[in-house]
Amino acid sequence: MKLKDNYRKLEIKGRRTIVISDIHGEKVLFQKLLEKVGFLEDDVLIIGGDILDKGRDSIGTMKYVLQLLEQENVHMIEGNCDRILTELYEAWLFDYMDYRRTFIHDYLDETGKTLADYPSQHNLADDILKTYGDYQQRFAALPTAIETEDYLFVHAGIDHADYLETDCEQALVMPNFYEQKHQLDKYVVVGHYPACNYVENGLYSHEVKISHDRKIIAIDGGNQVKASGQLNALIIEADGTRSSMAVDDYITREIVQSLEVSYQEPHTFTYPDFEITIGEIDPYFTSAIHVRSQTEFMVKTEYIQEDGSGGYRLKDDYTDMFLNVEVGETVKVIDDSCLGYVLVKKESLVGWVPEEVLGE
Ligand SMILES: [Mn+2]
Repeated sequence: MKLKDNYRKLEIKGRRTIVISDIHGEKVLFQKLLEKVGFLEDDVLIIGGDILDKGRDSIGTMKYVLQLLEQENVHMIEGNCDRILTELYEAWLFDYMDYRRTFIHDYLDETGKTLADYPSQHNLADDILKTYGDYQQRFAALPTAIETEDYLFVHAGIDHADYLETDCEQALVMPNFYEQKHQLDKYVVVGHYPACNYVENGLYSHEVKISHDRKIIAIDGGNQVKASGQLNALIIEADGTRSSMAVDDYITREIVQSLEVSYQEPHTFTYPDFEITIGEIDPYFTSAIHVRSQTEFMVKTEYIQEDGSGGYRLKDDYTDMFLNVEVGETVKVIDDSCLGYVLVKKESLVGWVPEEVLGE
């Protein structure tokens, strides 16, 4: 199927529009974000796909979103993770379940059963569809894209030539769309791929990213995918101006000692380019070279991992940025398990601070 066979036109001019994608089973975070943006019935809400899997409550999120969709002002496009109910018989499913929480885990929790209670995957799939078959129908009816006067909303991306000829499957899964080009004379708003992967100026930021050159807006805050992820909302005001807001549920700490970094040239490396070589190990920060980019940087020593074949790799996405902080500000704690320094997030930007600047 092509995009032209499964997209919807919508007029939003003159109405405030909220766009949220990749909720990934986090109903409570989603509700917290709707409350934070002050979502009202006069507003338009566009849900950019991937409401299911990875998070804690896929079933609750699904029921809540489908209930919201009863309102004339709420719209949703499909995401690749929303297809799980059509993939229940697929051979790869149990392998996927080994490393990601899914809708099926929620179903087993809800029914008090385990995989061992089912003679085969087929029986489990039948059982789930007995309860949730109707929901499968509703997901299947979702458009792949929504086009408005000034925007196209799609989960992952569109073809660079003619967007209407985009294969619907590709529209849900294509990687790195933010770095690609398209021919549309309007902004394309996508989720699917965490915006922090598009590193700009060496910064590790979960903020909504906007390319005015390429007319692309990447809104996925890495919720449930990145260790410091968040759920973002893009807000398009009735007059067309844009802003964003975000929620997460990390612990908040207050800054009790100001710190200004005199000069730094930050670096950020994201999945999957984790290969590094290292100098002599230091208890705090070890000098290293990021192999793919041939960049010298300092790595917090706890983030070095042996790669199993005599070399080394980063254990996760990594930034060597030190954050400027001022007394009275608050930050979110991302990782306080390292010697002497704490990885924190301040207004969507991730970086290190010495532990003594944080209050209790
Ligand atoms: Mn996705």
